[in-house]
Amino acid sequence: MSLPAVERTLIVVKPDAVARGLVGEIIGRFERRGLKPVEIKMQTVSKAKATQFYIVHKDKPFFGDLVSFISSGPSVGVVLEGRDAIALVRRVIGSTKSWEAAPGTIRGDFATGLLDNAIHASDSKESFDWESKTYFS
Ligand code: 3AN
Repeated sequence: MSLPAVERTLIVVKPDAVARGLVGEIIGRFERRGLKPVEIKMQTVSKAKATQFYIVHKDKPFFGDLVSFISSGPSVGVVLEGRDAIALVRRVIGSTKSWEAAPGTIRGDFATGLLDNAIHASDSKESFDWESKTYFS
């Protein structure tokens, strides 16, 4: 069996998790799974940048709340590199809805709601390309 390809993906530690002092804990979980941080940036994203970042959700009823929440305080974006990184990171973060996220996943251990679910992660190569370009601009 051949090993999966090395990929890059983006995680963003959301304002709720930054405010609770979970940046090191969250990045550490990925490092311990063998994923390497290759770029990192802390910022409070502007509403304009948040609107671009979440543009795929522009027609969803919760779009305004999503933009307000991610721009409500400092967040930390990290590009992670490793084998099968996009799918692996999604497994490590757990389900979107905090109440469905399995214990042992980041959301299962730290998420308290639907918007305040501790972390964002790209779900495809296309979303990684767009989201990393936007977050690091
Ligand atoms: P994920 O972050 O797991 O990729 P998406 O892409 O479906 O989930 O949604 C993006 C973000 O939108 C989620 N992280 C969550 O904070 C928020 N969200 C998703 N569904 C809802 C909803 N029904 N109401 C409010 N916020 C939502």
